[in-house]
Amino acid sequence: MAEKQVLLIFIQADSGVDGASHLDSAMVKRNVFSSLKDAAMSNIIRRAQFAIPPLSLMILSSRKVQGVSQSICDLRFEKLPLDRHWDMAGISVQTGAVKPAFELARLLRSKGIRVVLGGPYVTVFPDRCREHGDALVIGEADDIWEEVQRDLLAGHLKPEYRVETYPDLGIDRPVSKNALDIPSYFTTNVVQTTRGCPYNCDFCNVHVMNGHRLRHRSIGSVVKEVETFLKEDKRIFFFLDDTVNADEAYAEKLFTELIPYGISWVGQATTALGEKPKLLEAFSRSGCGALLIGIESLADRSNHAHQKFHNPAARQSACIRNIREAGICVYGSFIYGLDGDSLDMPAMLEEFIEETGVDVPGINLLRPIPGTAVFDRLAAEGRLIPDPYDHDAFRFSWAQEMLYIPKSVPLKQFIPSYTAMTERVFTVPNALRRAMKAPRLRSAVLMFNLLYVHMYSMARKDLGRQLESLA
Ligand code: B12
Ligand code: SF4
Repeated sequence: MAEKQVLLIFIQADSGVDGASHLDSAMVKRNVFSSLKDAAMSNIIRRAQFAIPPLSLMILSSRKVQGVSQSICDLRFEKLPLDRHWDMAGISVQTGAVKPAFELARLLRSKGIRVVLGGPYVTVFPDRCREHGDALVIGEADDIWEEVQRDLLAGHLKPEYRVETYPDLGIDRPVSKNALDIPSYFTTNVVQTTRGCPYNCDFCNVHVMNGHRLRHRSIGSVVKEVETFLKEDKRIFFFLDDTVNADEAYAEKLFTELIPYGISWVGQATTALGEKPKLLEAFSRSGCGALLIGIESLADRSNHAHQKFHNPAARQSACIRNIREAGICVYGSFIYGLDGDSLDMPAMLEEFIEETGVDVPGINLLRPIPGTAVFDRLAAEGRLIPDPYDHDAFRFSWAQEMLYIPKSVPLKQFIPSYTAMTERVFTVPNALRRAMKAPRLRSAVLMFNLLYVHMYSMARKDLGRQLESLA
């Protein structure tokens, strides 16, 4: 019997890190030159910024069942291979890119291909997905995916596969890159060491999808994976954990063991790292070049209003300085517009960025993502601008539109205060200055800062149009 062919698909979002482009572009007045420039920039952003493969689909394609062959199609970089025969397609659905995912599902089903939907949106909103797929997988699919493949072989796919308990990450499940087109990516070395988040930030739903308890992989299995990955791809490693220092003892042991491999890596951490000299040393010596740190607000009242308590304002600045002094670049991620923020926040942010030397600042607008506590609260308070039922309206974009009404600053004052700040922070001279001062990875710091000059300028135009529409 011929092998069953399964295609795993990652969707390209319309904007955001997948290649920022103007929202509602038909309404933007542009000449041929600026249209071409925007298209070229969008392509550069997609290929240069976070061009890493989806770990979810690498994990699924590594779960082998005899009689089934799996391939990955990442629509950010590849065309849909409809010239080949497929028995089943699995689509990873992220909140905010639901519309293109459902459209694709419709197309594939019209060609007789069975469609299985999984991923964050399916886990949080299964009822909205049911009619769009032949089967849904609700939850982390690491183990249940084998059952789905066996049911495909037997010819009786069930309409729903629900993962009742979070997979035990302590079990060794080797991840293979066989289904990937390695040259398409900036790097294919993506590794996750833990899952779950003990915190409760109300603008995030990682704890809803992955639970509050931190689950660890064994250190031996991570080290073995790094060793295997290095044989196929010598480029930089991305540790995808939401907080790579969440369990400090585990992280210190793991990264100390990775020192001999001489890798270069980036990840996401909390400011608390700046107060742990031994852990910082292990990070630095194991090749950590940069960390994304979710600082969000510089005011405790604002962070607390969003259930973020693990980042006390009084310690932020010293922590960031310590991390940079250990030779690690800081991508500082801020949110302006939290409940508790007032019009004095932009000046505070600018001063903080200057004083601490944050290498790449990212100043975001709060994004109420459906399925988060802040979304429900803003909806209950009547502060969401689009219809809360219309999840497509909460599309991914790059600080290009306000989706809610700030608590204490009228929108008509809030938008200009934000755009004036990004105009001052994201300039070419500032990009050059930050790159010169970066402790490592200077060309990457320059590239990010220059891309942000473009992306925030585009965001200002879109926000300007939103402001006009309010008048
Ligand atoms: C690395 C990462 C990226 C990478 C890679 C994308 C990816 N999803 O792999 C890049 C940088 C490209 C990226 C981009 C974006 N990201 Co991102 N990203 C992450 C991060 C940190 C890790 C993702 C990961 O690999 N997790 C580990 C894997 C194993 O888990 P998983 O993806 O959930 O997959 C499991 C299940 O969901 C399920 N599953 C997933 N897909 C499928 C498909 C099928 C068929 C089946 C059966 C099962 C299944 O099984 C998997 C194994 O258990 C997460 C945070 C997190 N903790 O997940 C945010 C996260 C997914 N990103 C988020 C966002 C908002 C974005 C952007 C919109 C950012 C922006 N403004 O542009 C874009 C969207 C890009 C897109 N095309 O959809 C949000 C999504 C919110 C939501 N509820 O959907 C998250 C949760 C961060 C957060 N704190 O809110 N991201
Ligand atoms: S933003 Fe980060 S720390 Fe906060 S809940 Fe989400 S994953 Fe956890």
